[in-house]
This record gives sequence, C-alpha cells and structure tokens, in this order.
Amino acid sequence: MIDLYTWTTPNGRKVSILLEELGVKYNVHPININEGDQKTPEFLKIGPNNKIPVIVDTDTGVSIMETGAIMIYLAEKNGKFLPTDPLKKIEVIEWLMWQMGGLGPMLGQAHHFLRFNPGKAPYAEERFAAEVKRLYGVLDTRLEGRDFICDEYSIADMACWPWISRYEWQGIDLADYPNVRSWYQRLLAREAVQKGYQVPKNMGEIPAG
Ligand SMILES: N[C@@H](CCC(=O)N[C@@H](CS)C(=O)NCC(=O)O)C(=O)O
Repeated sequence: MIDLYTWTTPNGRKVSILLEELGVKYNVHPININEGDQKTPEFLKIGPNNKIPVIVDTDTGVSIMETGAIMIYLAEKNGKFLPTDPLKKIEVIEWLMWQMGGLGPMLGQAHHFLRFNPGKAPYAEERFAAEVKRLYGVLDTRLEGRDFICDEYSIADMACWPWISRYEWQGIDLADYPNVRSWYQRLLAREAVQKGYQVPKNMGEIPAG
C-alpha cells in the first residue's frame, strides 16, 4: 500500500494522477502547506526537504521525496508508463527531467511573481514571463504531430500536465500553443487525470484549456 502525503498543487497532483492511472490503492494524507504541516517534526522524518509530495510504500518500507524519483519508482514497480527499452526509457526520463529542472521551477517562479506579488519585482516578472513563453514554445514544438510527449503516454506527460493546468496563472493563452492545447485537453479527458487532480480535496472545475 502507498501512503501519499500531498496538497492541492501541481507537484502533488503529478503523483496522485499517476496513482490513479496505475489503479493502485493508496491512502491520502493531506499536508496543508499553507498552515505549515510540511515543517512538523513528523513530516520531516519522511520529507527532509519540507516539501510535498512524499510517498511511503508500506510493502518495502521506503519513503521517497521528489516527484521525479517518486514517479520513476511507481512506474517501475508497476511496470507501466516508463518503457523498458533503454532508448525509449531515456527519452521519457529526459522529458521528465526537463519538467523537474525547467518547466516546474520556472512556472513556479512565474506564479510567485506574476500571480501573487505583481508590481513588486518588475525585472523578475519580465524574466519569468519570458521564460514561461519559451518553455511553452519548447513543449509546443515537441508535441507537433504527436499525441504525447514521447511515443506513448508516460510519466513525462503526467509530470508536465498539472503545471500546464495553471496556464491562467502564468498569463498564457493556450490558443497561442495549439499543440499544447490539444495535448492538454487529451489528458483532461482521462478519468484518472480528473480524479488525480482532485486529491487531496475537490477544488472545483478544472481549467478547460
Ligand atoms: N522538486 C520538488 C518540488 C516540491 C515542491 O516544490 N513542493 C511545494 C508544493 S508544489 C511545497 O511543498 N511547498 C511548500 C514549501 O515550500 O514550504 C518535487 O518535485 O517534489
């Protein structure tokens, strides 16, 4: 059984979407990051970086932080959404790492400056707005003629999608990125994506793209 410690954020949703897609049973433990639950001594034992999400696998006793590591672990454990062929596998890992090192951190900074602190740091707003557009452009080019980021639906798609679902916070109109929009809506149509989005609690309508 997987214990998932999470909150209603893109990083949290990456893992709940994967768990829903895998169809495995899991217990949800809400960690309200607005109230500091991620800083308690109990949470620090499993999440030494003070951030959600974290999983504990009671089958193996392992606890894992960092969504990239969590997603690889769950995909390999269940034999799904990460190819075994080395060249196909590294392509999925490549785009997963692109999300971990680029899309997530940059869009997160855009949320911080553009949505929550407008007017405080014009240079940062300009810098991250430009970087967001650049990254959407990269994804749009990658998705040209493809249904998914790699050959098949994979953890790379599930890692990127929850960040794109906050396109409004990032000042993005998906009409400017038609391949991203089609891909976004393709994933949104999946029941597992809709269910995973609403973990650990229902946040209402999901942006339609
Ligand atoms: N690189 C980490 C990032 C995790 C992360 O940034 N989590 C945020 C929510 S999306 C968090 O817990 N923030 C609380 C805090 O910074 O105090 C991962 O991929 O798991």
